[in-house]
Amino acid sequence: MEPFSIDREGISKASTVYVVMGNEAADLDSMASAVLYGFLKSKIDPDSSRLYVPYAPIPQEDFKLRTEAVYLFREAGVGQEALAFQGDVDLQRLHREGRLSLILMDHNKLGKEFAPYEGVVEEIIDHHKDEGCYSQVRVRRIEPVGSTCTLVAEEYLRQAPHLLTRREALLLLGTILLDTVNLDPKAGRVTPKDGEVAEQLKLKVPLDTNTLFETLQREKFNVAELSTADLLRKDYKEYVAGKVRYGMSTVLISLETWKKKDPSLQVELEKYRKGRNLNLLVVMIAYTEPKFQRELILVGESERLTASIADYLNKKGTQLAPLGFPGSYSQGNPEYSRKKLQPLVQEFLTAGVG
Ligand SMILES: [Mn+2]
Repeated sequence: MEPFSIDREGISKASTVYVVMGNEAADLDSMASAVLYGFLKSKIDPDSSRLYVPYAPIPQEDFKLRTEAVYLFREAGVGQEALAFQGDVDLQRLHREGRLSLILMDHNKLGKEFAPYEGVVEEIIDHHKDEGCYSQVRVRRIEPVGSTCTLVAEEYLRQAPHLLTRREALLLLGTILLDTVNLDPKAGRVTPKDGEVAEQLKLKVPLDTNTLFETLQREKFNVAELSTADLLRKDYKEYVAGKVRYGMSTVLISLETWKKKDPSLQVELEKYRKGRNLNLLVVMIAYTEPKFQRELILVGESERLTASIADYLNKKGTQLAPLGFPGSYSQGNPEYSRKKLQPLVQEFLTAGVG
């Protein structure tokens, strides 16, 4: 079987390079659909001077943070070389040379950094609300189904069913199951078309779909292979309050588990804070063991800063109680998610109380 891998040498020679672009979040749907649609197009395009390059607009090192994608790609036997990542392709140069075309997968409006290429968007395959951009687009398949992979699977079934081997079908089916919560109507994501396509794909993948779904769901939260720095950047946002720079990470394992996993946790947290030039790093821990719980780690440039923030948050009702680890607290009131906690941190730092 021909492996999915980008013909990097071919980029300089191709008459047109079609960058098959996944969305900025680079979620599983956008990466899987880009890989598979790019492969399909390269197979059915009679003009061999045209090259199709599936592209995820994230650094390659961030791929491993999408643990469900890592799992499903591996299970399907698809390597990371199936995708180009940020910086792998000189889009600017291709565009200057008049050899760039874009196919948007799983989004229908380019992010800001790609604005110069608006004029060369040729196709859109997506399931989000149609923003009505780019009137020149030749193929605009935007349908409110549960997953872009449903639309890609349809293209395979319609145009080249012989290309649908176990590998393609598994990547498509796994993504559709995850996006539609196992085709469960109660979750409100699945459409009749997702169900019909999934039935066709099942014929090619001799697997129990419930098991596949459950495994994918579990893998999404399986962070066993991630280092402390990876855990911290997996779900991370940065903010500024006056002269104070702070970052907030959400991590989905308990402090107890994390300490066991990384004996030098304290050093690593401080390294992360310094590496990002932060005055403060707020780590929000959330896990279910057996009931939903939250913990908080405040890593600040001074103990005074972290202590005064903890005081402030407590006044606001978070019910923080110190745990044994430096700067760490159990959070008695689990309702304070990042959405609620961040404005409080912002408020405190802006007031300059620290
Ligand atoms: Mn999607």
